[in-house]
Amino acid sequence: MAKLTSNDYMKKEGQYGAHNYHPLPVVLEKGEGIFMWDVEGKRYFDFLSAYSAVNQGHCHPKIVGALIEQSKKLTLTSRAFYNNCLGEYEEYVTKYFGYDKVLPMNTGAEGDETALKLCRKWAYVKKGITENKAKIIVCEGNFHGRTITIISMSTDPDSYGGFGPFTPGFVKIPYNDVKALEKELTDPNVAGFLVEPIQGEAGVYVPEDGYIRAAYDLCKKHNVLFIADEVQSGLARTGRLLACDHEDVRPDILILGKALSGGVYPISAVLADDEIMLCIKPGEHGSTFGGNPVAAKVGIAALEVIKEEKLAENAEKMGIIFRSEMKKLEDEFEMVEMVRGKGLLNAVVIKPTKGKSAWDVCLAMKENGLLAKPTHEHIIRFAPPLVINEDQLYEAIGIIKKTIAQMS
Ligand code: IF1
Repeated sequence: MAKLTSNDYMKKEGQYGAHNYHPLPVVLEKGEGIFMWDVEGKRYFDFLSAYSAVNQGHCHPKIVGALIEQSKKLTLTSRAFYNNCLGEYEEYVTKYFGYDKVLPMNTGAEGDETALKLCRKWAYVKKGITENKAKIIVCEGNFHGRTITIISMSTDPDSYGGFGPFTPGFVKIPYNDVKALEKELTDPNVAGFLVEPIQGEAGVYVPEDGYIRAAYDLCKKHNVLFIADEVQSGLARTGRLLACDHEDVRPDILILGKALSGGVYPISAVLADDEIMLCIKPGEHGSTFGGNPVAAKVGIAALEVIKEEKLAENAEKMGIIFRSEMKKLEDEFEMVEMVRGKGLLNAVVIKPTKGKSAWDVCLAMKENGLLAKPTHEHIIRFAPPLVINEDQLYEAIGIIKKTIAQMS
């Protein structure tokens, strides 16, 4: 049988798969470090990193090694029994981030759901809020996943439209607005404040310096849990282990996902101290796969790589170069409106020029050997794996520059 072409693969997905995505027309078959290859053998710089899940680079040998080794021995027991990997992982991850306990789940959305349940339980058991009255404050422009409860918090019609009725108990305030938070916190039924330290889906929206610190302090003042969704911003992406570290904030509840496995396996985690975590009792929460032996081994390996390869430090350094080079494009080309971000979580805002949108720029960059994805029509996210070095970064910047020049 003749080898299938990219078009064949795309047609197959279109015919047999749900149409819940609109991918860039490229069919990938191999990844290594910061690169991916399509089925025709063309090489691309990956500037999406699976939305920050492959911070450690594609197919990192140490992480894949842990996956292979453990999957030959024992993959799943469920939590009906103990296994000999979970405790080791729990000790490792809690000491790594400095919390008493961890609750292991699989996807980011499950991590967020877990945090919401934990927060509500704490509100009734510890804070003394009347049952079913707890409120959780969230921010406009948030993205926390796709479940019914999570989209109940969303202000993006693409996320929630047509999926009601919605889960009650959420109060939406503008992001990066301390005053709005302060006002809502006076309600004694508020149990928690859930926030992304940098809003990813909103277009890599970085709040003003001091916002996270001020929000945290206000939560403390009102005995409200500060819950950080670091599913995308965490694990070295923004130049620190956690984005909250930029303002020395230690969230009461910390949600991690994506790069917790380096992209080889769905792993998420919720971290908190005993006072909060022990509010949930046996039988009240869990999942079949959460905390399985493969996830445990993969999680340790993925976290070790972040430290061993100093990924946070590299993200910080490379991010500075990237933004300063993009600033030059901002001056040179009308099409480049502005660049923003922290570490290697960056976005470039595109001004439609000659009828060309961010999508067209991404298509052209693909032709030139670099993959990135637009968000909200006019924004392109640039987030390569954190293992990228300076030479590679300059080569990639060259591709971006060449593409913008071709289109201007
Ligand atoms: C998709 C965006 C990124 C997240 C935060 C929880 C989750 C996510 C802060 C849920 C997931 C994803 C999922 C991906 C697109 C994507 C995304 F553009 F939609 F906003 F990364 F920027 N919290 N983010 O960013 O994690 O359940 O997916 O494991 O295809 O939906 P999940």
